[in-house]
Amino acid sequence: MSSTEEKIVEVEIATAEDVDKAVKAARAAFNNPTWHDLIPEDRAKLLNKLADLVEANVDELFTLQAWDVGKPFKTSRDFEGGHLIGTLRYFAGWADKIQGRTIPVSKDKFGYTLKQPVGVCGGISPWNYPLTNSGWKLGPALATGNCIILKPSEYAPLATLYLANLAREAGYPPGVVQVLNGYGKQAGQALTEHMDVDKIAFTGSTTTGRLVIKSAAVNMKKTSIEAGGKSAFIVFDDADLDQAAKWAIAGGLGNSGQICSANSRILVQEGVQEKFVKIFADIAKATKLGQQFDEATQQGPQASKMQYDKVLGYIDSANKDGAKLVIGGHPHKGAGGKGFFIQPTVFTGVTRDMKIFQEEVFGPVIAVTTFKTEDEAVSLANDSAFGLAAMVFTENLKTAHRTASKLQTGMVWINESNNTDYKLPFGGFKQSGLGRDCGESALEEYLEEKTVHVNLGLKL
Ligand code: TXE
Repeated sequence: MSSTEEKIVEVEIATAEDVDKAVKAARAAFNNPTWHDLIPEDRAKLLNKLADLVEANVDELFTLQAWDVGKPFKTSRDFEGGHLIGTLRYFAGWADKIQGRTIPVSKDKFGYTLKQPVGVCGGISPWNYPLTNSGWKLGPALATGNCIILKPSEYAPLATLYLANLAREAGYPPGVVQVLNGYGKQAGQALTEHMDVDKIAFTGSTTTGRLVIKSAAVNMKKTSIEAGGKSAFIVFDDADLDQAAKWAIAGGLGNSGQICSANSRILVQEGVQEKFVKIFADIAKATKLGQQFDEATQQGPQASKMQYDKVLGYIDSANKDGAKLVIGGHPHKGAGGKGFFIQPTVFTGVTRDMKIFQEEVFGPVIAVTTFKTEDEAVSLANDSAFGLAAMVFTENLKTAHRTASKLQTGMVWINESNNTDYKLPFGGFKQSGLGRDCGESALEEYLEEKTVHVNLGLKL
C-alpha cells in the first residue's frame, strides 16, 4: 500500500500458458450462440445489470482501488464511481444502435455494410485509473458483442478482479469477460502477441505503447493506444484567473498528478503571470496530503516507490536546469514517516529545452512558462512529442476557438480542465496514441466493417 508501504495481499500472476487458456475460453465463448446470437437488447440488459451491480458495490470496488494505489477514497468513489456506472450505461444504450450503411453505386449495383464484433479483445490497463480504464474497455467491447480479457496493471490488481466477479453475477456467459493479473512483459506481452487475439486496447506509457504495436503486428491486430501526455494549459491575459487557477489545480495536481492528460505545463501570458502564479501557488500550498481513507485528504501518495523516485528525479532535473522553484519540491512525510507522498510543486521560468517541459513527470509537478502572443502560446504548446490534450483559458470566444483549432492535440478543454465525459471521444494525436476511448468513436475500435456488394442485374 503506497500510503504505508505495507504489503496488502499476494496475487496470482498469469503466465503465457494462462493467457493461452483464457484466449481459448474467450474464442469458445465468442463462437457460442449463447453470446454470439444474443439480441442487442439483451446485450444492453446485461451491461445495465453490470452497472447496477457496480452501483450496489461501489464502496467495495473503490476501497480496493484505494488500497491498490492510495487514491483518496471518498473523491474517487464519488467521481470515478459515477463515471464508471455512467460509462457502462452509456455503452449499454449503444448496443441496439450499431448500424451499417447502404451505399448506392449504379443502377445495377448497390452496396451495404455490416458492423460486426472484432472477436477476442485484450484490454491492458495502467494503475492510475484501474476501474475507469476497465470500464472504458468493457463498455464498448461488450455493447458490440465481443469477448474481452482484461490485464490490469501489476500495481493495481485488486479492484478489477472484483469487477470480474460482478460480471459473472450479472450473467455474462463464461469466457466473455475474463481478468488475468500479471506482469506486463509476461502476461501483457503474451496477450498482445497471441495469434488468436483480434484486438488490443492499451492504456499506459508511450514506451510500452510502441512495444504493444510491434507485438500486435504479428497478426495485424486492431490496436488502440492511449499513451502519455504533456498537456499545456494556456492562460490568456483576459482569463478569469481564479477559475483558471482552480481548474489547473484539479487538472494538474488531481490524482497526485498521475493523469495522462494532466495539465502539467502552464503557459501564461506575461501580463498576468505573477498574479496567476500567486493564486495558483497559494491554493496548491494549502492542499491536504494524507491517508486515502481520511475524508479531509485531498492528495494521496504516488502510486508506487518507482513513481515516487521518478517524480523526485524530475524535480532534481528542473532544479539543475535552472527552473525557479516556487513551492514544494520535496517529499512529504506521511504517518510514521511512511508513504510515497510528494509536496505539490511549482516551477516557473521553464524553457522548451528543459526535461520538465518535454517529458511526462506523472506527479504533482507543474512547469510554468511565460508567453507574449497567441502565436507563441500555440508554438510552445505544440512543441511536444505528445498530443493528448490542451486547455485554453480566455473570455474571448474568437481567441478560444481559433487557438483550439491550431493545437495539435486530440482534446482541447476551453475554460475547464480534465472534465472528461464518457460521451465524448478521449485520445491523442502524435505519440499520445492511436484511436479513441469513449463516445461513439470507441465503438469503431471494437467493430469490423464488412462490405456486401449486391449485383442488381449486371450480366457477363
Ligand atoms: O506503465 P506501462 P508503468 C506513464 C507514466 C508512468 C510511466 C510508467 O509516465 O510514469 O508510464 O508506468 C502493461 N506488453 N503512464 O510502468 O509499462 C503493464 O503490465 C504488454 C501513463 O506502469 O505502460 C500495465 O498493465 N503490456 C499512462 C500497462 O502495460 C505491457 C498511465 C501499463 O504499463 C508490457 C500509466 C508489454 N511489453 C503510466 N509492458 C496513461 N496514459 O495514463 C507493460 N505492460
